[in-house]
Amino acid sequence: MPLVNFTAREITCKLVYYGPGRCGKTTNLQYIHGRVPEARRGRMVSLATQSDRTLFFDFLPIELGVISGFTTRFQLYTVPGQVYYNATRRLVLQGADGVVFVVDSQARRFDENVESFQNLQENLLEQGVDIRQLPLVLQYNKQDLPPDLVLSAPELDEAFNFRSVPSLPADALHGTGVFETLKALSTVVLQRLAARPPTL
Ligand SMILES: Nc1nc2c(ncn2[C@@H]2O[C@H](COP(=O)(O)OP(=O)(O)OP(=O)(O)O)[C@@H](O)[C@H]2O)c(=O)[nH]1
Ligand SMILES: [Mg+2]
Repeated sequence: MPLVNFTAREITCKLVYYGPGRCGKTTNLQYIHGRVPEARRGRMVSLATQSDRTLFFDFLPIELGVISGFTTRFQLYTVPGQVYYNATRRLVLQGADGVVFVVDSQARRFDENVESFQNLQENLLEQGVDIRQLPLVLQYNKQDLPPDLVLSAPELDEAFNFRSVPSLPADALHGTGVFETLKALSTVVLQRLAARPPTL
């Protein structure tokens, strides 16, 4: 549930980027960090290995403006995608208001995507969350790679989009689809908040 502070008139939502190793989660946050004006973002914290693999998580707080008189803040996190960091993934996922599942569109990474998607569902269930109830957006990343190496958005929809959530083709390296993804998820999260406002 987003944190709503009625006195300060602030809403804070936690959004988590999830997906297999090297699918481009950190790249999404780096692109957002580079494009959001300094006044609207905090420091990006990345805890990574020397080879740039996420070890714990990345964290980037941003402010998306005033909605219905409330300053709306989003705390963006990535999980470490490597299979053996599951305990950390669970911690980062705790209390998420929405998830971007980043799919690596490369055909040779298909099984890793499936495994990570199942892992997301299991970790949510352990926290008492049914993935069908959670604001979710799919991002089909690396669509810039040659067509013979990647699956198309319709093919990936067939495999992953079981409940017709927003799905966006992307090239996080150059920024295509990155803000569209963030906007799609923040819209769903705020719609849900409006439908079920917290009680005082
Ligand atoms: N061509 C291409 N490369 C990408 C894209 N997005 C990310 N990459 C590259 O893929 C590699 C892995 O990206 P990361 O963002 O570090 O992946 P991650 O999902 O954070 O990986 P973990 O931290 O291990 O879970 C890097 O070399 C990126 O530059 C994309 O859209 N297109
Ligand atoms: Mg990473």
